[in-house]
Amino acid sequence: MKKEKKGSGVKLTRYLKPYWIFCLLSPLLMAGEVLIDLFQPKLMSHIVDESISGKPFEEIMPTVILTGVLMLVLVAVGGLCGSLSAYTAGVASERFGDDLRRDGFNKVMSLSLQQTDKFTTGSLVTRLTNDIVALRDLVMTVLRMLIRAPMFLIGGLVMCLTLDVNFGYVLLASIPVQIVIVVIMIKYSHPIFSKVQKKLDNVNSVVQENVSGARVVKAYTNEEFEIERFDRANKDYRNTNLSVLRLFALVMPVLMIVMNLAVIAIILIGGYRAEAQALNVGDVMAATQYITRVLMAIMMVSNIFQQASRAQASASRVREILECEPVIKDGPVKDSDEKGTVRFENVSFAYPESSGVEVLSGISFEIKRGETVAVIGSTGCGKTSLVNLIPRFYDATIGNVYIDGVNVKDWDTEALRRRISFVLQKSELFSGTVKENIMIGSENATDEEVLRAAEIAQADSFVSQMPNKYYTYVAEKGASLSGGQKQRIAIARGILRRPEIIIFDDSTSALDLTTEAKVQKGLRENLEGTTVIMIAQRIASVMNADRIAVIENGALVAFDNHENLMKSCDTYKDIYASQMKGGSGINE
Ligand code: M5T
Ligand code: MG
Repeated sequence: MKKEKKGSGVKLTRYLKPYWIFCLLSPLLMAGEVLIDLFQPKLMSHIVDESISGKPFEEIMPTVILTGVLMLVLVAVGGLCGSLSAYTAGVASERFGDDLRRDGFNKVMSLSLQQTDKFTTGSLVTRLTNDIVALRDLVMTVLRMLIRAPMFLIGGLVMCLTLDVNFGYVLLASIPVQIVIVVIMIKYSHPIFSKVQKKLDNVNSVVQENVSGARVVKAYTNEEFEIERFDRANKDYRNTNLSVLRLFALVMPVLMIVMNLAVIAIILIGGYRAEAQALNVGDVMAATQYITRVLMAIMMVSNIFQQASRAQASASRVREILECEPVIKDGPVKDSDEKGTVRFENVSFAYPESSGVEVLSGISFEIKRGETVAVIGSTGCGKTSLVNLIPRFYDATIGNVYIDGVNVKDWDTEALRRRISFVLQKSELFSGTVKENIMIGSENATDEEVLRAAEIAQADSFVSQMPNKYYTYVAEKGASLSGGQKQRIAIARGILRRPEIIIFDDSTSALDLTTEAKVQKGLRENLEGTTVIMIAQRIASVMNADRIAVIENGALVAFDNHENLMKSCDTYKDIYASQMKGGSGINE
């Protein structure tokens, strides 16, 4: 039964271990319920036989009442067992699902960017929700049915045969038919189930992409296309699901017919035997009940298999997440005496999915503590890729990156990233208040510190104008703010952390030159001792830096201050000239 959960790597059954007591209690209680249930037809037949025995009413009354009361008590006890069994199975399966979801989520959080990209967001969501629900349901079914089905099957068989061995013919004829039907059903439905989850991935992906990209879709009035795309994914999912349902719709009545035919056969044989005085009428009644239970048990088994094959697809999808080893592994180093230094040693880099096309090649440089270094270069030349290597979002393909004198591969990732603030090129805000957004990564900051960081980032000027100031709610992804406002909140977030190294990836691109100049002045005055790495497209944004790295086609072509670059670096001179000509408002 649990075969689908075995295999290499993570065993999902280990998630049941902490709840073993519930996993034990549930089937035991279920066994109690089934035993009582198996006993009921016997008692019933007793009452029937007494009633039609022709004995005087007064004589049969006490037996009938006594048996009736006994039946009632048993029903109550059986019911209690059943409820407790359902409850304990519920506890075990819910907690199993809960733990699995938590571990799955933690794993997703620990994965490297290249890994989450590969899974796709839609698929990760389906795996952590639907797939885990399918597994939880299987646990529930297994705990409740795994004992019920065989007990019904064997108990029913034994009871039936002890009533009259002639009923064996009926069993012999109906059970194999039932089994063959069930096996055929399992064989056909199994491959469909793994398809179902993949189709659901597609539906989720379309929803996810469209919700997060709603503005683009609307701007380009692309709704019709997207709705069609969704319809296709949706229909695909529906049709796959329907093909399973069709199969069941076809098979279930056949199983019912077999069962009813068996009941008729029992009545015929039983009637014949009763007439021959070999059997009581009550026993015939009981026999019909037992054969129903036997055949029901086979249907139950088919149900378990059906759920198991659905869950098998889910299990491997969930395991794929749990077994995924983060590509970026923690090193042992948690601290270093050196602070705020960056060193690249002959670094080349290719994105993992790009089959080796280098976006950075042979880069070496050193940044001292407290230096302000600007990075400039045409779009797509590799600036973001370069700074991505500093907090180890990716690893260099060749060469090494050292932060505070320690190779990033030897750093404990968390300790490394705590030393660095990274203001991303696309400012990411979360739903929550302005204050909460600034405080991401600095949970213990005081109100004054938040205010100070916002002032340096030139965010206070607009935040204090908002109706609820720092408690103003920011919509999902910062949709309620302007591009420049978002950038300034993101900058404030970076500053608040008081990092050793702060990276601004084109983070002032949406600010006008005056505001940008104010931000830069604020940084210079307040972040003394902090190493600043600032990517920018505008010469005006970079010329005041201590040194400027000029990148061209993934190579570092010059690394010096503005004056020297104006004398020696043609690329830099070209950028300068083009921006002067373009009238981008540069005033030295
Ligand atoms: C440099 C490629 C990109 C470009 C080159 C982020 C990313 C980039 N690339 C990938 O193949 N996969 C990725 O995930 O790498 O890109 P960059 O470093 O982002 O360039 P930039 O920051 O200098 O550009 P910009 O436009 O931000 O100024 O060929 O295709
Ligand atoms: Mg970039």
